[in-house]
Amino acid sequence: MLEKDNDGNDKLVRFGVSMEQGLLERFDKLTAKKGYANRSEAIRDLVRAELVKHRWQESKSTRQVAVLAIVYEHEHSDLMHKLMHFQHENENLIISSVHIHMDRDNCMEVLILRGQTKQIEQFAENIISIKGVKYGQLMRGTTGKEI
Ligand code: NI
Repeated sequence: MLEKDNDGNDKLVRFGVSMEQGLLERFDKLTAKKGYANRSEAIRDLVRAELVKHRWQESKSTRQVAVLAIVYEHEHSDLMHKLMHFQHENENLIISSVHIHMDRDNCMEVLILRGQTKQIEQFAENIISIKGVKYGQLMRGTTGKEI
């Protein structure tokens, strides 16, 4: 049974972690640079990110929301055609999209997705693997429950 504090939040538990000195120094430098007030919150965020990722892998049929951002060269052969083809084929997954012309050659597209986690993962993989898509990242959504 998890213990709760007076506000009903999970009780904070202290634990010891062994780590190579150099690794810890690099981690502390990074977290300070990122603006974390302390090591604990930085570690909690790493743990939460892993839990969200794992939850997505475990529950393939749960409905979730996600954001897919991609960068591509719009004049790359039949890239635009393929991108549109995949998006129209999965119109039920895409809630909204934003297209940004980054410079003369490059575009960024942000797709807001809602659907089964498995479908979202598959869709993201299909889009990111299209030749000419230089970069893509899927931000997996969570309601924050149990993280
Ligand atoms: Ni563009």
